[in-house]
Amino acid sequence: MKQYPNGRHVSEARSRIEKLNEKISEQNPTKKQVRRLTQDRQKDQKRPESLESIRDSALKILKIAYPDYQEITDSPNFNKWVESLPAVRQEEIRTSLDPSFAIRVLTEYKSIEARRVDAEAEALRPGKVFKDCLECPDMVVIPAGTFEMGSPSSETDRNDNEGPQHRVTLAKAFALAKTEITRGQFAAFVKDSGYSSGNECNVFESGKWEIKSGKNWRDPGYTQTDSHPMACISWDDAKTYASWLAKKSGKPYRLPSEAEWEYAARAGTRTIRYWGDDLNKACTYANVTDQTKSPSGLVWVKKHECDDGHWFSAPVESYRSNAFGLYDMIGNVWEWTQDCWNGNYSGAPSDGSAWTNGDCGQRVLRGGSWSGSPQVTRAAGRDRGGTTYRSDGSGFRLARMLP
Ligand SMILES: [Ca+2]
Ligand SMILES: [Ca+2]
Repeated sequence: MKQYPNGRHVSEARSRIEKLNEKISEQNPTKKQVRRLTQDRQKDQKRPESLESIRDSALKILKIAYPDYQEITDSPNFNKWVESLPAVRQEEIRTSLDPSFAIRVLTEYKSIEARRVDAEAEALRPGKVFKDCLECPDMVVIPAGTFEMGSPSSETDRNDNEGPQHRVTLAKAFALAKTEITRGQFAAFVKDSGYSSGNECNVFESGKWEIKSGKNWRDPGYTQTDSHPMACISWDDAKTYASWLAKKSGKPYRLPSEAEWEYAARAGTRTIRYWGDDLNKACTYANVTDQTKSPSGLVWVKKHECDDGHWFSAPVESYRSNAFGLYDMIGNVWEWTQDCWNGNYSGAPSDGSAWTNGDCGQRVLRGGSWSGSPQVTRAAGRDRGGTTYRSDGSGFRLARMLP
């Protein structure tokens, strides 16, 4: 009646409820009596005014007042809610013959269910940031959607491995870390697990790339704080970290697929970079090769003509985010993805899942780093590395599915 206050059956329903209430009130059955009457009814099916017939009449009236009464009370969510109540209340709900009581129960349930649906929608609201545990990264809800993965053949600095462009649909919202995993977050993992991520890394410390021993995530050859992104981290290290965090939090943390990564980096844009096609805007959004000089006075040969203030990596979130609220998707450190390396997109998955065929000894890196020239700092830019390869410009961020 609340739902259809002006419905043509309302006055009839109201009068029948009143009469029925009087009838039930006259009988005033206690729970014990209800049970006994039910047993009696089973013995004597011819009983003229059986509980079953009262229940049927009540149900008919309820169905007039609430056309969706049966549908709701048969639903798994309603039954789950009833089962969550104290046993006495459950029995009351299941045995009551009072339509007004049933309506009160239904009203209470509808309000609780509406709150639950709202909370579920809020948990999946695009852009919502959440954190599953103390050690966990801030995660951003990325909406479901479709995009063109890869670059068109007309794109400046394009590599053939970015084609063919193909449509990818991510059917469900998912979560991606707001920033690259930081040194502080990785340190918590190492402290808890005793994990060793080796003592050798490809570093630019001396002004040229060289694999040096004694270099690792604690010392990648440049100064870091706990807010700097992890570097000198292999794909194997990143996977081990993700497994540890999944266990710690009870949530399914993992590396993003390459498709998820590019979809999230583009954030609805189709331009070369998520801030547009203008190279000189790079320094507002990313730490890339720029006019900044190295500590020893070196300058980048292939660079963006702006000043981002950092030669090596910068603390995460130092620049503007993309439209999804993600930071440093381009630049700062390269990010490992789940996918095996494939030299082009022929046969690539179209559902956003990771590509688990191909050269699985090498995995895909995305986004470029602080040493990224304009050629690689593009949403479609790709690179690869062996699963044990560590570089002072390679880190990662994590993804996880949502319920
Ligand atoms: Ca820079
Ligand atoms: Ca990055």
